[in-house]
Amino acid sequence: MACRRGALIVLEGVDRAGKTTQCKKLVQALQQSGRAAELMTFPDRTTTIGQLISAYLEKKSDLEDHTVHLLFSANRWEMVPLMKKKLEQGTTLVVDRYAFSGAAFTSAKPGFSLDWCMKPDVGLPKPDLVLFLQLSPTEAALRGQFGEERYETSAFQKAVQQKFEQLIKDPSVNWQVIDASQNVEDVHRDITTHSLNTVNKAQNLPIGELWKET
Ligand code: FDM
Ligand code: MG
Repeated sequence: MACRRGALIVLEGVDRAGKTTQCKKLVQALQQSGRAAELMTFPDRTTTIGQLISAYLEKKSDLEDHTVHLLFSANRWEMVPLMKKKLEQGTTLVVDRYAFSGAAFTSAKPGFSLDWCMKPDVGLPKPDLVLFLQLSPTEAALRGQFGEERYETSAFQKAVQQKFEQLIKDPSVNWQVIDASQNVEDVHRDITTHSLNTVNKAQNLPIGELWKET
């Protein structure tokens, strides 16, 4: 039998929904169940492109809005060969943010359509599952102050949340909305259930292309 591929599982959501915590817990749970699994994060701040993005987010540099959007996309494309290799070797990738953050954050800026923002990421490896950690702006506010990075204001996060809600309506993507207001272990249990289902289903399917007609 042909080698079974890993699944591409993405976690998305607004700031402080618990994505990073849940990504780590999911990788551990998959590994403990005997499956190969690795964490990936976007932006990947370690590459040359990622360092430009990181300086921008830390407000150490300014970049024109279209330019930084394309850099975020390029930062995903540069990882595609590695992602495909890992998936084909049977490793499940758990990804902290992906093209959906790309489209939601830039289109929350004035003068950017969601459609334009999605274009550079058309054809990326398509996630087998996108878990959206849903948390209302009110509940997010109860989790403490925003940080110092760019985009970390409640007005911008509300705009981002609305863009995510538009993206979730797209039936070509396998979205699962998770109630992120639950405690960490309950969120983890929901995420693990959906992820194990996806890992089992994906192993016999080809890797799809994001936002492309099939
Ligand atoms: N972000 C992230 C974007 O604007 N576009 C993207 O394509 C991606 C992947 O970068 F504010 C934003 C979202 C967030 C910031 O922060 C990255 P974290 O806390 O490192 O995830
Ligand atoms: Mg952050």
